[in-house]
Amino acid sequence: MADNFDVKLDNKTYIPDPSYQANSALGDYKKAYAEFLSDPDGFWAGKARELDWIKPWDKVKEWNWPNARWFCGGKLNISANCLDRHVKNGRRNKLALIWKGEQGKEEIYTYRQLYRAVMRFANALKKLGVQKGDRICLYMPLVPEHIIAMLACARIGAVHSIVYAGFGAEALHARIRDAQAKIVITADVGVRRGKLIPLRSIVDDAVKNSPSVEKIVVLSRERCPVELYSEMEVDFYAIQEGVSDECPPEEMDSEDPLFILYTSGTTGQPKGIVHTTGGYLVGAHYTCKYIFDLKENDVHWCTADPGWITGHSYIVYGPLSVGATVLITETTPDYPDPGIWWSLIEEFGVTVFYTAPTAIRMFMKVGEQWPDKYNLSSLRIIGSVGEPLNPEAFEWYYRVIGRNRCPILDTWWQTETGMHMITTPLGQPMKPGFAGVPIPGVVADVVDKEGNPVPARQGGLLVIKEPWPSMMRTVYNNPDRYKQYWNQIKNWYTVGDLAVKDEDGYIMVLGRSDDIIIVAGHNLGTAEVESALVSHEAVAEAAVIGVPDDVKGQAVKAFVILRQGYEPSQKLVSELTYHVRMTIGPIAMPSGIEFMDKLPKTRSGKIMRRVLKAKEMGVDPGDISTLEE
Ligand code: 6R9
Repeated sequence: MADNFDVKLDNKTYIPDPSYQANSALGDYKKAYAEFLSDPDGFWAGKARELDWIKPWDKVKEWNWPNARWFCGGKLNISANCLDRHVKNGRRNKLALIWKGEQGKEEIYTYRQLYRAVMRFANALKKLGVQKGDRICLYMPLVPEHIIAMLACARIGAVHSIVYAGFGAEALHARIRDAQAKIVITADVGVRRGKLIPLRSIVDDAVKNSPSVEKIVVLSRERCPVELYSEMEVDFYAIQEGVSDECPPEEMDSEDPLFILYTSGTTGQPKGIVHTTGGYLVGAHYTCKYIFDLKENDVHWCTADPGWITGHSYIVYGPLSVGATVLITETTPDYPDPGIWWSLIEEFGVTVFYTAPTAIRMFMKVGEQWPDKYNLSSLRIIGSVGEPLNPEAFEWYYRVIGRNRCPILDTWWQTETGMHMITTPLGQPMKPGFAGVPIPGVVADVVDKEGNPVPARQGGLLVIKEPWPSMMRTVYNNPDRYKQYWNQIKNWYTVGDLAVKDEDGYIMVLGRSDDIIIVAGHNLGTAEVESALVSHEAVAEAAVIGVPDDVKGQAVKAFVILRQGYEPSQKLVSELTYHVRMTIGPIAMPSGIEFMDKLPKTRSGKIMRRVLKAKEMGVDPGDISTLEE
């Protein structure tokens, strides 16, 4: 990072209707934050007490840098908090899960039905010899059985490692091997854009040379008996025959591992992030209830896949622990047409909707005639996660989807953090482009390489200064890698993102620090330049990288996807170059602009700039197992 790092910021704000704050569990943000600061352990203990513990903790936290333990001595089971708690407390006939398949099929589970299904499958896993602590790899389509399998693992204390069912055999193999998985749970096929994906044959390839794997559990997506190809394979439903649907929850220590999840890997090798039971549950529950303001009568739709941390925390553990109704669907945003998602919001009366900037920009590209066809008045809150939400995309999301009334929660967080860390809590003014402020419970700042706070409007590195309950506990098989997060700047957690603060303490994320571009000694975050490009009416999406430049050290090279109705031309190149110059300044002017139909992205929709860069430089892009296509 160079020293010079001024960032040009807009001052636009949107004020949400006061009723949002008045009806929220959090109430006044500043008051809640002050309460946290005055007694951090007391604050978290209060949040933890809202959950069911088999045995209460003796001590809220033990911080032995860089290792943390939370709710020490406490015993609990996360599946009991997501299921038994509701079944016992008058919510047994409430809808827990609505599933909508790509071909229009539907399935629903009440809390009681989900509870029974989880216990049956948990007993089936036990019958296969699964014991507490064993690692189970899930490679499944987004069907109810996926959620059931996760909760069943948690019920018996097995550690799940979910691999997104779009990854290829090699990526799956690497994850199975690293976690030494004993069982792989999959389905015969997955469905995507009308095509069948042969998941089971991918698993067959992936388990070659994986001696840890003892059984492969195969679900038939059509619920017909599965034809088994080998001794290793068993049928998801056949193994449940004759088992009891009573399975008491395993008593888990607060610090027993709950899952391993391999990160998205936009900038390097995927890492096996380990989360434990108590702290993770407290973080997921707290942020659902107090930050997303999720209430029992909400219909919550998070468009992520369970194979991503967002799916773990905000499809499964958070919303179910709150007792909300969760919608899941295997539909993609533009199949069979770009109206499908809005039709689902109308049909199911979705109240809280959570998606990613990549989807929002895709919808902007095809035009607002699609959402305009549907009644979206059930929506109460809309959220975003995964990448910076460019100001242009914020404005569009707010106006076209939120209909100028729903607050946007742009939530910054990571696989490693387990829960939301920075956002604009309900009731606070929203500023397009800024994720917002650290939520109560989180101490975050923007600092220079030495750890000195940087003045407002100057870019720096985002750090978290205090441990929090849902922080990762280690990197599986790689404790040194874990330590590296904590030993770069003053023993704080270094996030790996660049950011800037304004005078009110609002934080804007400027991109990954590995992607930083240094032009003539000035730092440029990728998001800054990309947002400038996206603010041009012709541009739907943009990615920028730094390329070597004899004079300036590096220069900006831009890759641009145009909105419908625009054609690439030399004139447009000049216009866009000029537009960036006027928006940020001469330093950010791209030296080259290339028009693309598609950008390389991870399966979770993040732009992989290192792939563009490797291609540009003619070098090996490194690990691309998480690349979309
Ligand atoms: C939840 C998730 C983490 C990285 C993170 C940052 C980027 C996530 C963001 C955001 C700007 C947001 N990121 N949310 N950047 N604004 N609201 O995405 O986890 O897959 O581990 O990625 O994603 O760069 O460091 P993960």
